[in-house]
Amino acid sequence: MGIIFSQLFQRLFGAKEVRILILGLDNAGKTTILYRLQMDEVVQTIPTIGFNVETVQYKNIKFQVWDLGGQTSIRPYWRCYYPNTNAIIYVVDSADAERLPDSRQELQLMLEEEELKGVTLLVFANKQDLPGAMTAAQVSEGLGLTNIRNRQWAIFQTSALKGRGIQEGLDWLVNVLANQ
Ligand SMILES: Nc1nc2c(ncn2[C@@H]2O[C@H](COP(=O)(O)OP(=O)(O)OP(=O)(O)O)[C@@H](O)[C@H]2O)c(=O)[nH]1
Ligand SMILES: [Mg+2]
Repeated sequence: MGIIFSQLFQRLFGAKEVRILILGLDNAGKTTILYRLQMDEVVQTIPTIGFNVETVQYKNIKFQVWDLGGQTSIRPYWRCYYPNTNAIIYVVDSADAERLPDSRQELQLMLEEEELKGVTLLVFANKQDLPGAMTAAQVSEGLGLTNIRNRQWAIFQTSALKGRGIQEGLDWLVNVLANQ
């Protein structure tokens, strides 16, 4: 079974790289997730000014993962990275209920972009290890995910710190991309 799947992925993607953007408000945990994906380790991060980009090999797929800074002043530059994107990982700090409306606004703006039309959306309700973290259902409601009709999307509860939920999310993404 595993071999058949890896052959399928190899055939579908070959040496082609899948381009993924990690977006979300500042402090959501994007850079922590990038390095969790790449090295399965927690790295000490500083706020990202600009971007980090890494190639991540996962189940025979080469992901080129772009992690963009989320501070207000940097968000207008996100759109420079939209062309040729295959999927977006949108990260939310689930313990920051106060800024969930801001996060919703940024997400909805992004989803309206022509260049991201139909692009698959994977949402991480991150920081589940923190007390009072909102559930995936609450984050989903706050972001307005259930209104999305024109693309495949899913939300997963994650803790980048503890390494929980990220692999499940990626597995979902790999399956969606393989069937496109
Ligand atoms: N408790 C907890 N803290 C986390 C988690 N993920 C990230 N953090 C912490 O949250 C802070 C911000 O993480 P970053 O990964 O730098 O956030 P970012 O989204 O890249 O922020 P910008 O680069 O400013 O856009 C850091 O102190 C991380 O250690 C998590 O799952 N749980
Ligand atoms: Mg960062």
